[in-house]
Amino acid sequence: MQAKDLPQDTLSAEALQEAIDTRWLGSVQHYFPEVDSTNALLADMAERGAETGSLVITDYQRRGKGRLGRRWEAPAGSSLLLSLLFRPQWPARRTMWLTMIAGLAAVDAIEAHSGLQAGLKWPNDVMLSAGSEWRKTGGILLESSVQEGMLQQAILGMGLNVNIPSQLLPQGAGPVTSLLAELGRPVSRLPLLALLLERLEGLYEEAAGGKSPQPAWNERLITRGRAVQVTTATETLRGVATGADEWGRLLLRDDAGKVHAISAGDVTLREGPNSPEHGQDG
Ligand code: BT5
Repeated sequence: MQAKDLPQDTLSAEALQEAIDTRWLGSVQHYFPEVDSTNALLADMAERGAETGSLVITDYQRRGKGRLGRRWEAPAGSSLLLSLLFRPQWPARRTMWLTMIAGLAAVDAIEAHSGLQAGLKWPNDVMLSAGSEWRKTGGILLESSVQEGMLQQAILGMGLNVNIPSQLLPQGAGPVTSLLAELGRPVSRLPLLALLLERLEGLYEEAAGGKSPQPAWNERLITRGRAVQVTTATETLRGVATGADEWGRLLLRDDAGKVHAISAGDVTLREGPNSPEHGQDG
């Protein structure tokens, strides 16, 4: 079955307006059947004064962006592909809090909507448990601007693989999946989106009030306490991921016992079915 054949799954301005029940986050919606990138489009709209909380959502991205110039691929009509505009005025070192609350909202919404078990992989991956291994089902891309030490604007992009059939799943560095592939049936996107926005609005307000998302996020990190390899722009480190600090940096105790706080990089599990030793790069 094609996702677009599900009547309740059709995205349109009217259907979105009806499904979304938040107070401000996503209450202004801009739906496009196709765009280059929702993040790029919302950045343009922000420059022209788009309202804080604006949502840009599409059925297909021609040039979906991942981190570091990577691509985000998803067949038309199969996924949630969206961006949200924030103007936080938070101290810049809290920037990662936005990625953290987005991840928390995504795992909560997925679990409530599908019954599947979800988790987070530092720094920005949304994962689904598939028996003995974790598979990537979503990614978060935060693009922010800072002035005088304050976070002025942030565009929070999210891609969630909802109804991508197994044979159309894009290639990832590690195992990739979708809600459909794990459940064996399609899932309607609109109620999932509504849950996601509702949860994220609440988490944002808590964070804006100074409540750190770190304890909840640490609970959800699938790498916590696991042997990992971390590749940063300058080096590759091996050790045990002991958790993340207040600012979302990964804490890695290396094999010599030294603790590193890492702000950006890619993590590979060294043990278990997702490890390179088992032929996969998670
Ligand atoms: C991410 O980057 O995971 C962030 C992805 C954010 C995408 C959203 S969609 C809406 C919004 N608008 C945009 O233009 N982007 C955001 P990163 O950690 O760099 O992972 C990218 C890598 O994931 C790619 O190089 C592939 O290996 C893999 N990948 C690509 N498409 C995927 C998919 N649909 N599911 C799982 N993995 C994928």
